[in-house]
Amino acid sequence: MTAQYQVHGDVAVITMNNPPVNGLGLATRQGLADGLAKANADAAVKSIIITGGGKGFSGGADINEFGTDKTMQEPNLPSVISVLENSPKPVVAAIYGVAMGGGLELALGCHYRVAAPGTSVALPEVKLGLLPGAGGTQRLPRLLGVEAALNMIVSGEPVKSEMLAMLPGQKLFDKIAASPESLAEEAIAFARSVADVRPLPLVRNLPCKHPQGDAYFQFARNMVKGMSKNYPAPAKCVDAVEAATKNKFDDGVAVEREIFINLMWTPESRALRHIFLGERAASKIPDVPSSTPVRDIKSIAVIGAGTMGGGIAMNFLNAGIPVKMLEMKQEALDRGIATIRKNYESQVAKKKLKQDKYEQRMALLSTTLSYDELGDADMVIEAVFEEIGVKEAVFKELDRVMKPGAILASNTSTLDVDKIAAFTKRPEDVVGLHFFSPANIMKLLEVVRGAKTAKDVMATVMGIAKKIRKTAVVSGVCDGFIGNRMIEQYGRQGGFLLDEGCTPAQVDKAIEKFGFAMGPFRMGDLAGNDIGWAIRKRRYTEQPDMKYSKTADLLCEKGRFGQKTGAGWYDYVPGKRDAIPNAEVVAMIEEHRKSLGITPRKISDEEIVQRLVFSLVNEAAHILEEGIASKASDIDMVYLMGYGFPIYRGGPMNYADEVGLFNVVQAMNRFAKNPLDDAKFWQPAPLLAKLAAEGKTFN
Ligand code: T1G
Repeated sequence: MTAQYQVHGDVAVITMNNPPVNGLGLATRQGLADGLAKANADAAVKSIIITGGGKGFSGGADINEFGTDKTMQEPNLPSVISVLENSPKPVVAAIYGVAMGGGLELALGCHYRVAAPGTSVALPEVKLGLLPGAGGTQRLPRLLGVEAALNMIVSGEPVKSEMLAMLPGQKLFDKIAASPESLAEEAIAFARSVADVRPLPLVRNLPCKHPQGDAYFQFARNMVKGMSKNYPAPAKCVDAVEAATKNKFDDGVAVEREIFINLMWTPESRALRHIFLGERAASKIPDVPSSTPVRDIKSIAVIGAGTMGGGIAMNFLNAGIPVKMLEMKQEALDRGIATIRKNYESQVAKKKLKQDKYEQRMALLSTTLSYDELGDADMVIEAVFEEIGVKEAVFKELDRVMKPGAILASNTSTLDVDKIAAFTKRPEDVVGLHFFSPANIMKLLEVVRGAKTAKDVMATVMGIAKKIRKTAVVSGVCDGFIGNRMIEQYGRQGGFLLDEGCTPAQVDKAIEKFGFAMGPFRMGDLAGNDIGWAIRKRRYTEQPDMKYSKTADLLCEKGRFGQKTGAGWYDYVPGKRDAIPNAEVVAMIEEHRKSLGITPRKISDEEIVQRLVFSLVNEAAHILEEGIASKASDIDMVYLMGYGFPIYRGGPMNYADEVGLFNVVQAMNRFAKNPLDDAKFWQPAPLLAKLAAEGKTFN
């Protein structure tokens, strides 16, 4: 039953019941329409309330329905809203918790609105590449005023009900209840008080004007233009709200509807909706049911107070979880604490953190030089030097001191988690938690599941990841897990492009124009070119047939490790991040090319982008085939949250789907013919070849 119907004396109450957020799917819309018909047919009923059960009023249209014919299937949302608005009896929306998107639009179609304090009110459609498509751009300006409404629609940000109720002249809320608990009773009393009011107040009949008219909307367009590069929706929001001030209501609604449907089919909106659902899907592990009991994590231990250890610790301090940090020497501990303090103090200086919150967080942090003082922590995360011998020593100590049931996590970014688990007598309690630097900022967390990692450990760390506001993606055990395994192929292509005729700046500019935050060479300079150098040296012995350009090695042999040495592929001015092309590096690349007898050729930006991005896609297809990642959207989340892949393209797998897998394979076949490239690598992964042949997609 997706909408319950009850009568309290002469007031009918229709309660939406579609957990988790009363998404306005077809069944819920039908339940509302049926309830309204029933209430209007019942002579004993004088007024009607619609409200939501569970978490809140409604989180909006059902995003799962988008792109299917269900969104438009009658009764679609505009139809339900028009039934509300044309009800002969007064309809009161009793809202609490969340009233978002189509959920708020539903309330705007009612004659009256009573809200509980603390209700999150928003029209967040713009965050999905859309705009409110059920009258929100026409009704909200009539109730809140054009500017306040446009700000909410363009930002998509939630505002608390009591804040909106304070806006001068607002007509959004007819009453703010004393508390969420008293909302139901107060709404019924309010509904009774308006039972005989006629004519019923219709939002559509309210005037909608802005005193500065065109000048204001021109100003609004200029403001929006700056903040919405690559996204068409924000500018369209301005168009729709302007239409509300220039047209009769129904004509304005028609303008809004047309814009909404056009935006629904834009690749940007498809990408943003894919990310919304993908982020949430990542927390679901196919063979670990959501009912799996979790271990209670009340305190954390962190081994290593370096950059990673400090950043990791901050995540838990920020979530109010006590942390005990261990180092080998007091000065290392002091340095680590000082760095954490510096990070917080810069946030306080920027007014991003209140002083008292900073002090509360620091009060949760303790330190020790002895493993024996860690035993009672519920989870320990080691962030020590990336060398298997060091990990072995640490995990043997942890196995000795940690209480039974404690989770033993490694922040390793490349080492074998199964090998690390085997250093202990409790491999079922061992898991990889690969944070990305800076660990207190980057949203991505790769959760590396060992062969023996227990299911409740997986359920526990996925829950903790949500608590520390990370997007956790489960990876199986392989060299580089998901992200770094793919980025290695991306880096190889960057090297080949240099051998064939590009400069580092040309490659970086091409992929940054595509939308990456940073190209491979600027990224190498940021992360440290010596990291890739160490991995290649390992590869040269372990996989001698894996082809690499030598340019990166030549660069490292000159000590040009990047920003940390003041010079890498580019030069850097101390304290500045600008990457300044260096003529010697370009000459070095040309020299190397000549030594190989390669005649440089002009390479188009399109080829650069395709080789870099499709190398990610092909390696990702292997990762999916091997079960290292369980779904393509997980791989998209890794690249969007951890590697600067452009949000509006939805991740490498989503982008490949947009291009068409057939076209991706065609391009790869062309690259395989290039003798300077790696033909073996460009053989399409069987999964990719199969999907392409069948005209299917990854997601
Ligand atoms: N549709 C479908 N599922 C939704 C949903 C929605 N609108 N909102 C949330 N969910 C699912 C979500 O996938 C997750 O599923 C669960 O609910 C809990 O979500 C015509 C067209 C409401 C503030 O953009 O901002 O209306 O993982 O983890 O942190 O103009 O969800 O449990 O299987 O985020 O408490 C506009 C999107 C739609 C609001 C709750 N509405 N949702 O946050 O829980 S477009 C939105 C949110 C529209 C009309 C247009 C948040 C929340 P699962 P959660 P939360």
